[in-house]
Amino acid sequence: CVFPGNVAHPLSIPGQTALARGSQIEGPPLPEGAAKSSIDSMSFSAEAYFASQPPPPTLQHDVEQVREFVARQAKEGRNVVLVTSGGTTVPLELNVVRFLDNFSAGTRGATSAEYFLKAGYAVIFMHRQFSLQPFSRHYSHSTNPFLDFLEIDPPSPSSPDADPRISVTPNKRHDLLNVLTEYKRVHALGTLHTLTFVTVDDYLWLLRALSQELAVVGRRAMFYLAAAVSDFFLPRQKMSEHKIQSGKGNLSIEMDQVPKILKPLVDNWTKGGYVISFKLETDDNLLLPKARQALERYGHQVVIGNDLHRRKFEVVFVSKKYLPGPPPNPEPAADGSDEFSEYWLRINVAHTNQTPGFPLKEIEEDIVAELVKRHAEWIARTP
Ligand code: PAZ
Repeated sequence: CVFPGNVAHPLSIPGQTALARGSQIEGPPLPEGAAKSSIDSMSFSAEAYFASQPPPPTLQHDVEQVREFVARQAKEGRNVVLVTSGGTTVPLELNVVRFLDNFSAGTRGATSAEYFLKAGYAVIFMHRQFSLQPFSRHYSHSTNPFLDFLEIDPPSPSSPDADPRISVTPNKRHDLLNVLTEYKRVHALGTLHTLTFVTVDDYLWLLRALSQELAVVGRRAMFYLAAAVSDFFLPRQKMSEHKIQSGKGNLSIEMDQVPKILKPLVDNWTKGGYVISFKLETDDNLLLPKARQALERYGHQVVIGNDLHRRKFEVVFVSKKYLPGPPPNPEPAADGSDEFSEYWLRINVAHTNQTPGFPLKEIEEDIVAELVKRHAEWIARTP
């Protein structure tokens, strides 16, 4: 988590039981066992979480739209990928002025979504409101503002009073034409559906609901969970109703652990979907152990590990070597020492820093190509 600039106090976040200074609000009581789970005695179980935290008001509407989208894609025989992208927030107050945020610009998700669309997938793009989106990401207001390459044409001498015309600077036309052509193609096909989240609550409710909707396409569904999701949150029952007041010295906040929802997603919510989660670390020594641990715990197909500073040119795919299904399947070592496979994917770092919005090479192109191949193999071999 990182703190937004307007947090007035240093916050200490040792782990549990939020008690932001200020009035604690009355709300539905936490269910019995809310602070227990089989994974970590300090965290909510998924059931306790959903029983005690209210859904976002737009959930029903969002789900109906996704249901329609998925039904159409299923009829047209497409694979469907749910891409999650951007960081979740954790509000500190009910009338929210301050919040904790998770690091992510949404580049990974938005870029990958474009390559999935190119590969013929239908894409549900579930992203943090105002983070990068497919296609428009090339013209981010901070790195490649579109106003900079528009020109006002001089009035024509033959009709000086005509409405002024605007055109694109010649050296930007080629890139824009490519983006616009693909954007129009995708819109005409109707293969991209976008929806937004802001808080970690929005994210969890949406992910559960959408994974249940995607069960309709079974093994043809892919989950590409690239969003940066907070590990800690403040249950509503423990939040301050109003803005936390300054002037009383330091502020200490204890937060509860967010439930580990990959496990129920894999086991119960979606039937047969191919699930990829991302693991971001800043300590190299943790990347592989944490990725393996996630696979062990949740039983999904792939963890893509990335280091914060090298994520644009290096990632590692971690998966179990022995898949369910028919041979060929090599004999596992008796001591389990060869249980995991690691596949490092790297691109030339120099290629990631070219024209703003248009690097020579994007690592997401190779990530998506590898996953599309693995997904097809997995569909073919899963009974
Ligand atoms: O959005 P972005 O391109 O700036 O960053 C992508 C990322 C590092 C958030 C993503 O690749 C990732 O690792 N997501 C999972 C983060 C986590 O471990 O919770």
